Amino acid sequence: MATKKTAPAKKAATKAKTPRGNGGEPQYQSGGTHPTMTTAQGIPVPDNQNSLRSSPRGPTLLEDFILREKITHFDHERIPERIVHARGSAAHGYFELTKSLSKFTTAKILTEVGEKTPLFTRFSTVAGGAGSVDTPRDIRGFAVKVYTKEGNWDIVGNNAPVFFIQDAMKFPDLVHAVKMEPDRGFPQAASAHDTFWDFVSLMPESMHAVMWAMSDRAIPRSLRMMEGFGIHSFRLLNAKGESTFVKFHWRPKLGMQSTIWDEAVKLQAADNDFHRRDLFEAIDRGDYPEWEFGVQLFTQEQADKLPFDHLDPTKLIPEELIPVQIIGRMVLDRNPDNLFAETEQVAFCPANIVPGVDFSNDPLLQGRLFSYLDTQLSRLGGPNFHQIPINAPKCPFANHQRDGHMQMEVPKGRVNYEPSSLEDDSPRANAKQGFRSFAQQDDGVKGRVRAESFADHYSMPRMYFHSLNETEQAHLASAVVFELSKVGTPHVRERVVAHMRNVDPDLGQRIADGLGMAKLPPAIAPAAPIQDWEPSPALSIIENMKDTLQGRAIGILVADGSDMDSVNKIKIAAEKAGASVKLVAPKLAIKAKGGAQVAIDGQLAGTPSTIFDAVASILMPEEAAKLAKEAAAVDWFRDAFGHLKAIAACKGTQQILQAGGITPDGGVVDPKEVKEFLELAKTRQWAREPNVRTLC
Ligand code: HDE
Repeated sequence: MATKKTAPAKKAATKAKTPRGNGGEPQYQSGGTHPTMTTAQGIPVPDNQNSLRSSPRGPTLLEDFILREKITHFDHERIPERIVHARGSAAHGYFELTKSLSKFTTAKILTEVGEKTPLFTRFSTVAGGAGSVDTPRDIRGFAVKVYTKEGNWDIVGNNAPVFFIQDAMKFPDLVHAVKMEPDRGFPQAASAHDTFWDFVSLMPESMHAVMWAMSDRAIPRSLRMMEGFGIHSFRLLNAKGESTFVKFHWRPKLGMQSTIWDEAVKLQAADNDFHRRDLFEAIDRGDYPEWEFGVQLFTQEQADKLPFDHLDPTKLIPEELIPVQIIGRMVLDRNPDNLFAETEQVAFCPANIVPGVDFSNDPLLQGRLFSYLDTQLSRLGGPNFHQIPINAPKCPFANHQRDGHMQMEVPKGRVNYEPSSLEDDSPRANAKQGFRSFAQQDDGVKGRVRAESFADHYSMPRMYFHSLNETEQAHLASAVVFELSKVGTPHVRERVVAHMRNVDPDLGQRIADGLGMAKLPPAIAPAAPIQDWEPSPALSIIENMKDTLQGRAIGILVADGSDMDSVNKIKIAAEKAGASVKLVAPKLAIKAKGGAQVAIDGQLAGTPSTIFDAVASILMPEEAAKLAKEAAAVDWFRDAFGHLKAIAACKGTQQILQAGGITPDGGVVDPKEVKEFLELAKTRQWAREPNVRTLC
C-alpha cells in the first residue's frame, strides 16, 4: 500500500526537474475538450510554462513575443479605481412596472405596466478602496442602470435619502476629508478620524447626513436589506409638457436590518467579503433579492408649502407629508459573469435619463451631471466606454460621434456629419420623440450664492433623531462617541458636540458624557431658527422591521455524537421559513449519533457566529465539555449573546455558556422549542442590550 502511494509522487518530482522547452507537457491532467490557447492575435501558444531562452540555463530572449504579450497585458490589468464607491458588488435583474404614471410622464419605462426591462445594479461603499472590507460604517451607493427602450436610465442613489453637502463645489473637499489621510495613508474605509470630523464640523449643512452615517443605516446587515434613494428631486414631464416633481425610492422586500457596531467590526476580520458573498450566494441559490420601486410625487404648490426647500439635498420629504407610492419592482436574478468586465467597468451617470424625466435645479445634482461623464474618461480610458457591453444601451443607438481610444465599432459610409444629403440612412434629430427639458422660466440674478432657503441645518437632523426609537438613538450617540474617540484634536471633538447640542440638547450632553468632557462646549449659533417638526416614524429601522425569517442565516454548532434528528428539525423548519442554515463543527466532518458521517459547512475557527442572525447548538455533554475550553466555541456564544442573537442551546451547551459568563435570558431557549427559537430568530433581542453593553 505504502509503496504504491509514494511511487507516482516520485515520478512527478523527477519530471518537474526535467527542463521543458517548446512542446513540454503540462503536469496536470483534466477532462473536457480544451480549445487551443492563442495569443491575443490568435497565434497558437505551444507552451504556457516556459519562456524562450537562449539555452536551458541561459537568458530569456527579447524575441519571446508570447511572454511579452502576456506580461504586458497583466501589467495593465487594473484600471484606476473609482475615487469614491470603489468597492462594489453588483447583479443583473429586471424592472417591472406595476402602476402606470401616464398622467405624469411620457417615459415608456414608467407607463408600460407589466413590461420587464433589464437592469444592472451596483452597491458600493463610499470611502474605502476597491480591496477594502464590506462592513465599515459608511453610506452605501445604490446605483441602478435600467436598459430602457428609450435609452439607458441611471438612478445613481445612496442608501440614505440625504447628502453631506448642498453644492457640488464642496464634493472634492468632502471626499478628501473622509478618505484616508494623505500623509499617513490611513485609516482605510473609515470616517473615524480627524480630517473627516474637522471638515464636517465646519460644515453645519452636513449634520443631517452625519446623523444618517452614524445611525444603524450605515452598517447594513445585507445589501438585500437596504433602502435606496435617488436623493434629489427630479421632474416628470407629461405629453403637455407639464411637470411634477418626483423623488425615487427602493424598498427591500426583506425589510431593513442592520448589524451591531461591535459585530460589524468583527465581521471585518471574519469575512472581508461579507456583503458581496451574501448577495452572490443568495442569487446563486435562486433566492432573488427584490425591491419595491416607489415615488413621491408633488407639485410646485406642494413644494412651496414645505417648511424647507426640496432642492436642498440635505433634506428629505417625510412620507407622512407626501406618501411614497409603490409603482414597480426590481428583481436581481443573475450574478455577473465577470467582476471586472461588468461590476468594475459599469459607468453610471445621473445625466442618463429618458424622455419624460428631467432634472431639478438641486445644485448638487447639477454638479453631478458633469462629474460622472468626466470621471469615466479617465477611469475607462476614453470616450467609447459606452460601447463596453455592460454600458451599451440595449435599444438601437446612432449618431456621428467617431474614433477615439478603443473604438469597437466599424462605422460604414461617407457621412459622419449632419446636415447631410449623401445617404438616406444617416441619423437625424427627432423633435417628436427626442428628449425634452422642462420649459422653466428663470429670471434670477447670476452669482455664486446659496439660497436663503437652504440655511436651516438643524431642524431636519433633529426630526430624524426624534424619529428613531430609543435603541437606535443610543446606537447613534454611541457611534458618534466611538468616532470622536478616534479623533485626536480636542477642538474638533468639541465643535462636533457644539453642533449636536443644536440637533438635540440631550444628544449633545450624552456625547459629551461619553467622551468624558468636563464641560459642555457652547452651542454654535444657527444660521436660521431651529424648528421642531413632527417625527417621521417611517424612518426607524427597528420599528418597521418585517416579521420574517427570509434572508436570515442560522448557524448550528455540532460535534461528534450530535443528534442529527434534532439538528434537522431546526434546519428543515428554518429553511421552510426562508432562512439559510449552515452546520458548524470543530472539524469539516463529524461522526453523528448512530455513527453516520456528516459533512459540515464551516469549520468552527473560521465560521464565527457573527455571520449568522441566530445560532443553535446540539452537543453531547462530553463534546460540549471539550468545547467549553475552546476559545473559538466560547466566543461563538459570547458574541452571539453580545450581538443580541437568539440562541437555542441544548443542555450540554450550558457548560460553554457558563464558560462565557453568559446568564441565559428570554432569547436563549432549548433547541426542542423549534417554533419559539425561529420566532426569536427573526429579530434581535433588543431587551438584552442594556445587560451586555453600555450605550451612550
Ligand atoms: Fe457620486 N460620484 N458624486 N454621488 N456616486 C461617483 O462616478 C460625484 C453623489 C454615487 O456604482 C463617481 O463612476 C459628485 C450623491 C454612487 O459605479 C464620481 C458629487 C450621490 C456612485 C462621482 C457626487 C452619489 C457614485 C466616482 C457631488 C447619491 C457609484 C466613479 C456633486 C445620490 C456608482 C464614478 C457605481 C460615483 C461624483 C455626489 C452616488 C466621481 C461630483 C449625492 C452610488 O463621478
